[in-house]
Amino acid sequence: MPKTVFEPKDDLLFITLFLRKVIFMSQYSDDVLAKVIARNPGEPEFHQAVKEVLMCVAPVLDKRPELIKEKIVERLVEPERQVIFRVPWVDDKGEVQINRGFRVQFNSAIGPYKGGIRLHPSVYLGIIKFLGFEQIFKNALTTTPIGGGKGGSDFDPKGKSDREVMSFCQSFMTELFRHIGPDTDVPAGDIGTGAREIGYMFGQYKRLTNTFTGVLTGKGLQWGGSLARKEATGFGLVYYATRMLQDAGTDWNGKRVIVSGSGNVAIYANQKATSLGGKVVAMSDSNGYIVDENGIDLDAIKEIKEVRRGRIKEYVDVHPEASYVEGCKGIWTVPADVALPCATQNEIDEESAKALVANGAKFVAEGANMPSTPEAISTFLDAGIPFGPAKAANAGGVATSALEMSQNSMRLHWSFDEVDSKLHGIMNSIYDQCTAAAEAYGQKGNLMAGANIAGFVKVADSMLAHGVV
Ligand code: NDP
Ligand code: 2IT
Repeated sequence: MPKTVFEPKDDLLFITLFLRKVIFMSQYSDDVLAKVIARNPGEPEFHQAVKEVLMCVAPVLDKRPELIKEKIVERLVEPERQVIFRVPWVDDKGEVQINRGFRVQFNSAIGPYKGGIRLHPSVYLGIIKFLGFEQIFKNALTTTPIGGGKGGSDFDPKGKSDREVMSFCQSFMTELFRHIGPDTDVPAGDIGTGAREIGYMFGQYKRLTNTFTGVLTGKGLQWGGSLARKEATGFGLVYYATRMLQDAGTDWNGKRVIVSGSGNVAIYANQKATSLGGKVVAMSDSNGYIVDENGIDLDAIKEIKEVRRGRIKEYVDVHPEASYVEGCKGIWTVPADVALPCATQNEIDEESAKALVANGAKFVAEGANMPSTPEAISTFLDAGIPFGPAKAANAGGVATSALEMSQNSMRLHWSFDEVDSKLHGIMNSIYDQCTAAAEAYGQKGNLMAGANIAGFVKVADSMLAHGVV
């Protein structure tokens, strides 16, 4: 007669084997992480990003020992190439200024390095490495053929004249140009890098190389840019979050939404969520946040932020019924159904996450890169709140950058609707990959596990196919 239950003796054996496996796996991940910390000291954001991936892909490594034997994870955490360079420029007073430039070309297993350039005084190697590492798996999820990279500088564009920004961008590109190319590495925007900065960088690349190629994305519409790239990250975030809402049997109608930040991602997340029936009640910048119970007037935000490069507190000058609070952390205490963090890393800590949960938040989807600390993520998961992780939920920007690259290669220009509908299809596919991978590895409903697993498997398989390189 076939056995249908374990004998106590088999049970013990099973438990022993299982425990040995679990202990081995966690030992393996701990060892890899310990090495990463030792080899990359003083880079907590990079350690944090690696830890999340290691934790999530443990079940894959468990099923596929060849990935351990071929040291795929150890290879993945080591960037293929890192460039650090001096960026000298002259300010409006005629004084020489020196900044530090970075480009980390992390992984090219599935395509040319691709990822933005961050210009912010907080930038150092650890920030660029965390962003570049995240970008590998995000780009894999997009279904487009792009590898992972990131760059930036500790230059602060805030308060600088256009001429100063141009001077910096030209100097930055005077070194960067030799490391990039349309089939090698294609940078784009990120914090502090928008259309103006991409324009100055593109101009200098064109002059230095005497080529007009799709070497940057986020370009102006008259010179190779793609329609809908500006909107893509925010729109994509809302398309992804829409699937989260749908799976919970609901939609945006009447939902109160918090969107942190008021930059590129935040503005277009607000626009799409509002157009689908949501009410965005709070937005922020690095100085403070506004609350408008009538729903934020996005035209006013665009005028302040996109046209005048002003501060969010100016919103109350045109909307005195709204309130402004100094300091940005308090935005997470505003009661809302949906939280869309769209500013920067680690902006939601455990205390903020608990405040969100206590005030009835039902969904969190990340527009910024790594905006929730590990403790905040645990708070959401423990509360059973659907959590859309950055590397999936904000992948619409880079996906549309890849569509811009396609248009450049074909010397074609697609309509807004064509790009937007491709973006929508890509976000749906990313959501499906996340749910399928989570389920396949016994973590049904955990979109963070699903995103990391699906992105990792694609890159790992490509690395295996290429041999030890
Ligand atoms: P922007 O520079 O356009 O806007 C950034 C916004 O976040 C601003 O409102 C800024 O306020 C605020 N902010 C930046 N740093 C801090 C900080 N340290 N503390 C508090 N607020 C801060 O950048 P993006 O909108 O492009 O980027 C926002 C996030 O989205 C980043 O995490 C970026 O990596 C991520 N992202 C961007 C994509 C894109 O296509 N642009 C794609 C995918 C992800 P202030 O003006 O006061 O500095
Ligand atoms: O974090 C990101 O995905 C971006 N800043 C966009 C990168 C890109 O190449 O469009």
